[in-house]
Amino acid sequence: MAIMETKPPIPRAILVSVQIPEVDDVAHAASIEELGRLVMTLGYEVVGTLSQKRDEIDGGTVLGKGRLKELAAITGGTGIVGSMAVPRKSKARERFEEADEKKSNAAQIEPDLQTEPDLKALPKPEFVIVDHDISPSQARNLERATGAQVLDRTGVIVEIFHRHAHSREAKLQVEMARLKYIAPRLRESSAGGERQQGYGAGESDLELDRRKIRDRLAELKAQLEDIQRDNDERRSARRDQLRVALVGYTNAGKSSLMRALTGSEVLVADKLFATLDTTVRALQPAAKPRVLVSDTVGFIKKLPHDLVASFRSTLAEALEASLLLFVVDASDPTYESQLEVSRNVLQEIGADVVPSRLLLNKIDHVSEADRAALRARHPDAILLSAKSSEDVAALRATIVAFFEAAMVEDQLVLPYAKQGLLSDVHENTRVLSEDYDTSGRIMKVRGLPGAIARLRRTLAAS
Ligand SMILES: Nc1nc2c(ncn2[C@@H]2O[C@H](COP(=O)(O)OP(=O)(O)OP(=O)(O)O)[C@@H](O)[C@H]2O)c(=O)[nH]1
Ligand SMILES: [Mg+2]
Repeated sequence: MAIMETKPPIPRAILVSVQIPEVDDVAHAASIEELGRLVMTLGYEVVGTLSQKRDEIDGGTVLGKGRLKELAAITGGTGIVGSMAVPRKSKARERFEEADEKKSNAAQIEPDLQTEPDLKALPKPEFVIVDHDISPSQARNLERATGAQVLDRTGVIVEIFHRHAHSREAKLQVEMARLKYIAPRLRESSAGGERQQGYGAGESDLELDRRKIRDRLAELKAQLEDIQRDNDERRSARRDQLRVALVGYTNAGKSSLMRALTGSEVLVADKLFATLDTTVRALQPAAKPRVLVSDTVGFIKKLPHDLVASFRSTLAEALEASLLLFVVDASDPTYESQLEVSRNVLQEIGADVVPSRLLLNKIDHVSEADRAALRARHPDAILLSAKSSEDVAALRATIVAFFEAAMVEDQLVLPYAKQGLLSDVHENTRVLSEDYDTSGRIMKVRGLPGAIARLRRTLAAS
């Protein structure tokens, strides 16, 4: 008997964006494009974009009344929020908003919809995705008016993190960020409306749910602290090692460079947030002493603050590196803003003090003229392609040279009774020559001053 395989239907989404005067057309279009990629990473189909120019994003429903009706016509909703949702506005305010909307309708951009004369003929999207962080009550109002589920940019990012987390630590961190995102929105279940009051001893369902979330958050915090203590120990054992970390915007090519530099099989994907865990591998061909390379989670515009906080420990790897390789997708027209976002996040986690090199990656997709412009604009940057073995070899040489410059030559004496420590010496230094006398094995070594000092203490300890 044949078993029919039915694929689950692909959820459809319509993107909604408001362009405020401070945001120019290029940045606005790039932001929508990125949101579209995020939504596709979630596995949804984007059916179109509805955008509106307004002076500000606030207001009960994000969009103006007319645009909201258009949106509702596409999603199959009523276009009406309902009586209890938005506070009554003064007549003057209403007139002002209507005028504002007329003005904005004259200049709106909506590339997907312009080619779609009959809006109602579009397949009905089940999701409305807003390219801004909206308040729980704005989300509720939009859900009521559109009959669709509403997610904002943060919600999409949290959901992607939720799906991509693999390690126990990443899973716990994401669950924590997700609960923090969900808690204030609990009231706005997709069924809509208030939950029934009067549960238990004067506690509503909602309060009960919120209490459960608080308890779970406390539990998660304790579990994470345990894991982080273990990680701290492991990290401090690697303290003296030569460490580089790949950091930067999501999809810039960090994992591709990690693969190329270390010969490891880390995941490379044309997806946003493919990597959520930090992996550490040794540089290949091996340097002496060995150099460890870390691949890290990518950054994104408007990265929710809770996620930045929860990934601080994942990024602690990066903080402890002696050198940050700051990767940027130079073929992206908005690379400058990616650069700025990444710099801000690094600053927020305190990594801006670590020495860094700017890597302008995907140069194979950049014209000769644009390359010259990049060189002029970022004279200290390394232009490269993760796909070019020559470029990767040159990058490896740059990394090795960086550490060579920091290393010193010194002498260590390994007493005959302590030959067991020989591998420790070899792991942390390059042994240049060896000699023997009555005190033990006399080694001329080259390594980081900190590593040599630690080895000397270990060798001297009885
Ligand atoms: N043409 C070209 N494509 C590249 C280059 N480097 C990476 N890519 C592609 O860019 C996409 C993203 O690469 P990843 O290495 O996964 O990017 P990442 O920075 O690790 O991304 P996240 O883990 O999502 O933060 C993949 O499709 C890669 O094949 C490059 O130098 N040239
Ligand atoms: Mg990656």
